[in-house]
Amino acid sequence: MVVASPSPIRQEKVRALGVPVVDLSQKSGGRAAELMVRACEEFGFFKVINHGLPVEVVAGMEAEAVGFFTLPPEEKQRAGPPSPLGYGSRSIGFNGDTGEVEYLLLPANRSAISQRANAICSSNPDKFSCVVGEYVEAVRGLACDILEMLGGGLRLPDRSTFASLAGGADSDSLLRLNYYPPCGNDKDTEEGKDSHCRSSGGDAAVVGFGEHTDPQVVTLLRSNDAPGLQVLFPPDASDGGGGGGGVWVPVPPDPSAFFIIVGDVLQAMTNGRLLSARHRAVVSAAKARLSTVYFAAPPLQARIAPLPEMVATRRPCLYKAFTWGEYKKAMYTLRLGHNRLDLFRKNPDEEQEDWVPRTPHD
Ligand SMILES: O=C(O)CCC(=O)C(=O)O
Repeated sequence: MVVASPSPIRQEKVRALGVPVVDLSQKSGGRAAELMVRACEEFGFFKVINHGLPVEVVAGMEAEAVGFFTLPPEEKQRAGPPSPLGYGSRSIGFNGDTGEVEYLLLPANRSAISQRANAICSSNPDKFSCVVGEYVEAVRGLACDILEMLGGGLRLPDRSTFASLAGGADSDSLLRLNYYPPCGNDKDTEEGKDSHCRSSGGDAAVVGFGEHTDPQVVTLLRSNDAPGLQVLFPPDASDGGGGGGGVWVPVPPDPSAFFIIVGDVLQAMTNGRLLSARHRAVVSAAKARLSTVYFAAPPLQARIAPLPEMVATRRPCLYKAFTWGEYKKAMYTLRLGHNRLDLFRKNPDEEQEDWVPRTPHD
């Protein structure tokens, strides 16, 4: 298969800015929830520290991921192709997006993980299922806590609105493991010498994972200590490609923390008050980056629409209602960098039509 060279990223729009931090050991009293809401309004992104996930659960997950990505290529292929779940390399999605990344996409539930474990880790599938299943359950708990705090911070009549949407047994949540081998201009580093990637040349960074917003409700991203994640600021500066008028903010890695990214569904439900964050990963020349990404999603048939309490005369309804299945189907037809939520944007003069449930899609 012919794969396009990764596009170089221009450096001039990259600027260091502080990333909002929420300390979950201080969540009583509502201050942490208020900070979260403010971070989601301004950045669509924040970091949580003291999140309470056991260190051994996180370390076990990382060890399984490293074990998988360091297998010989023909063994990794047994877990592919990503159609849409499974192992993939360089090619992202179905529409020609590429990057210097290998990944493994899994459904975020124990039984689906154990069904696939043999193809992923034939040496010890039971251990893989157990470690990854435990991680997924712990992160789902953290996602629900954060979503509940956001519901409280927004003063929703039912603070668990978002948490119950994405935390149920029928949720379509996913776990994605990304591995970015060292790659770039620094050929003098030990790992850089072995790099097999197609360097862009010059000073430009190499794209690992191109710019995009996450379609789901919220994303919980953890990585090793290699840099690479960048977030667009302000989040609504995007023109659907190239960052528009915003700046790319490099996010210093912090393996002890989780980075929380607002997804399109949360932006739609809050009628554009919380903003889904456009982000991307660039590849380090010196060190392999490993990220573990949990996407908290609704069930396929769930109806997504701006919540009535988020709509007012001064803040008219911005989005049409859709099911999560419909959103996914639309999303698969588009490139990664596309502003997908625009497909469901209402014309300003459009009346709020009555929503009629349709057949759920895969
Ligand atoms: O690896 C990263 O830091 C970014 C990954 C990402 O954006 C994704 O998997 O959607």
